[in-house]
Amino acid sequence: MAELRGALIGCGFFAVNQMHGWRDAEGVTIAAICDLDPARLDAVGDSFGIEARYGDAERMLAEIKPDFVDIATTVRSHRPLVELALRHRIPVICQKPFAENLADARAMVDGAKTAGVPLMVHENFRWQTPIQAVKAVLDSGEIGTPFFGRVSFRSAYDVYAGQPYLAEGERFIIEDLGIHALDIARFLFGDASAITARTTRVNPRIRGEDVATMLLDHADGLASIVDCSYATRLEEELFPQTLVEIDGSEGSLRLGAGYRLVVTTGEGTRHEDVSPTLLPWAERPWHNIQESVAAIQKHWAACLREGCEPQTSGADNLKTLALVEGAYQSAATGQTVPLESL
Ligand code: NAD
Ligand code: 89V
Repeated sequence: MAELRGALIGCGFFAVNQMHGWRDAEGVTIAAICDLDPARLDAVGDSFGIEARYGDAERMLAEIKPDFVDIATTVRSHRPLVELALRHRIPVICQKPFAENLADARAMVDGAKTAGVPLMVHENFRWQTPIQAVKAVLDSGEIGTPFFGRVSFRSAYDVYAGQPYLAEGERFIIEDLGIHALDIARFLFGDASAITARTTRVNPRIRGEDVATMLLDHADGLASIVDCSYATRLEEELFPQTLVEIDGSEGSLRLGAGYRLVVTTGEGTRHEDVSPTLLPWAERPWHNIQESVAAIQKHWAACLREGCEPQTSGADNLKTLALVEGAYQSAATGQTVPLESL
């Protein structure tokens, strides 16, 4: 197996999970790391024993010449950093949200195509064990043809403690969290042709919306609801579980609290525990997300070696981003937004 030498840009809150994920990926080493903040750079460098530390991404790429670069910074820096990697012809993974707008995202995808350089968005939620289990049931045909779906994430978890920037942006839950749920809806139900959305802000201490309810039109009359909230106090705090409901012509499926999957058909009902693995470096309740980070990064390494297109390539992610953009447009105008109009 060819050894892959990667480099990481951005040593903040989430990058630690990515560093652990790379350690878990066979035949992958992180050769160098970069952050504008020396304290964060040293914290990650010391934890993971990385000596090559840079404050300047361009210098790092020029000197290290990695086989790929993993961009774990927040959205505003994505386009300049992706374009920097493309100029160096270095395959690139970029965290979600890929871009602040579709024009930037399309420019990056076009740039990667022109340069002939692989580009993947780190859209990891579809890689969660429970979501993969739902997809497997759908693909098996056990519940027939789906006609209704729901992807739901409702919580009152203090997400702002670890990611204070989430309280500051004009846009919040659709762009940050809903984007994952919308990508799961695409993964399970196929692409959508139109979206209708309503949003509100309940928490007065944040700037953007913290509640969103969206209706997606898929092919063949399949409709799905994607709903998310960070203003929902429940008896049991479910963060960061995504719940799924699917009704099909031959049965139904429910992914409920505690990673319990219930499948009902004419034959009866079966229950399955589809809990994620608690990896040695992971901690509850984040272990579901952490496992999906390791999974998507292994997928990237396999794609690089085999020369195949990653599932959540930049081009694929344009469709998830279009849903995000369409949702904000719909919430602002009160109208349904056809995705082809974006
Ligand atoms: P953060 O602010 O904690 O960390 C970002 C780091 O990038 C900071 O240390 C900053 O100094 C550094 N940085 C910014 N610009 C840079 C540049 N040009 N060169 C070098 N370093 C630079 O942010 P975070 O919470 O770790 O989030 C990072 C990204 O990960 C965001 O896009 C966020 O949406 C995403 N995220 C994804 C998941 C997931 O499950 N996929 C979970 C959490 C966060
Ligand atoms: O995915 C994210 O960017 C995170 C979290 C999972 C907490 O929503 O903000």
